[in-house]
Amino acid sequence: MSIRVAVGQFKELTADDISFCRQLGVSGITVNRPDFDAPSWRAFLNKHYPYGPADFNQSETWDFMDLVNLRLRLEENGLRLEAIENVPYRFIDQILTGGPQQDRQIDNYCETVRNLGRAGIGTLGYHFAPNLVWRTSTSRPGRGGAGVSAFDLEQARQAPPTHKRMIDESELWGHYAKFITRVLPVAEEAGVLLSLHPDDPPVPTLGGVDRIMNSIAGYEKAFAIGNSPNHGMTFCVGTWGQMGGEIIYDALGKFLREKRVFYLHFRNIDGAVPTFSECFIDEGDVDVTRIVQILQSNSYDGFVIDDHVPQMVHDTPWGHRGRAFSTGFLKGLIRGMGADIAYPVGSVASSGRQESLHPRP
Ligand SMILES: [Mn+2]
Repeated sequence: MSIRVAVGQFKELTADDISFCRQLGVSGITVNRPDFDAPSWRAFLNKHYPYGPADFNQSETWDFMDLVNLRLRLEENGLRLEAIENVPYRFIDQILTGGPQQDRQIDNYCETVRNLGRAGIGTLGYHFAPNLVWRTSTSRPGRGGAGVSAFDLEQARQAPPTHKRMIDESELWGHYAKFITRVLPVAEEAGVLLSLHPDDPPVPTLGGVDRIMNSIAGYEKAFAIGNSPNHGMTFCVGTWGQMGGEIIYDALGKFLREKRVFYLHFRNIDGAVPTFSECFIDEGDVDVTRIVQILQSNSYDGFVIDDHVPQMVHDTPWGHRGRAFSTGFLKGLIRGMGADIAYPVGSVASSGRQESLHPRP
């Protein structure tokens, strides 16, 4: 068994970020919700618009050249682009809630999936939560005063509606079925894996909008509607942990056996719904050793990333210090349990066992 440890959730990238990842000795990175039209991405990708892009900041697809440039830029530094998670919200707002442009957005999403496949990027993370991730505090003091986020359901229930109308479970499943049945055949043809993240927090409803990907049953339904080997999940240890009890261990074993786990978000959590706070990976209620044991006993052969991390002293908004701690912990945990760690191509440790940078599903 070989588990790759990668670093997660870059919203933008600099040359220093790439050096940081190389210093950590990770296999690669994931990028989260990149807007390749934004100035920071234009600078990173060396994009030039001599006459100005006609639809600047309004595109609803990712361009093939941006994707291939991003992948090559990372690979020339010995890092894989393990996955891209989430398209910008403006690509999918009407897919999620059924606006008049829903069909057009689905067509554009299919185009993005085709471009990902052509660019050699094999995994696209997605979610189906119209009002996204909720926390009632983003700066609660955690261990040693580190900044962590927290959630309290009673408080969250007092929030005003996020949409102009209520959106219930049955309506959401209708939108979901329309989306996934049209996108999955395209993903199969393009050789792209679609990886579904659970609704965080996993509660039935927030802000007048129901949440459907918050349980084993929700995922079973999603995979019954979208039944394809190219359809699986981002197993978010934090979010499953927030469901409390043994659910996380049962779900991980079950979905590994069913070949639905494409990669893991690996963090810990203190508490569970109705109240929880995030924490460092070496504290909290999830038994992270048991998680790795379940991966081992199911011969998991893929990557894990850090996910959200506490804000440490002198940290950056992205959390370089917090992420260095989580990543080092994960590498030690996995190696200490006897699993092989796959090193990035080109590093000293990888010599003699290089592997393809272009795994296809
Ligand atoms: Mn997550």
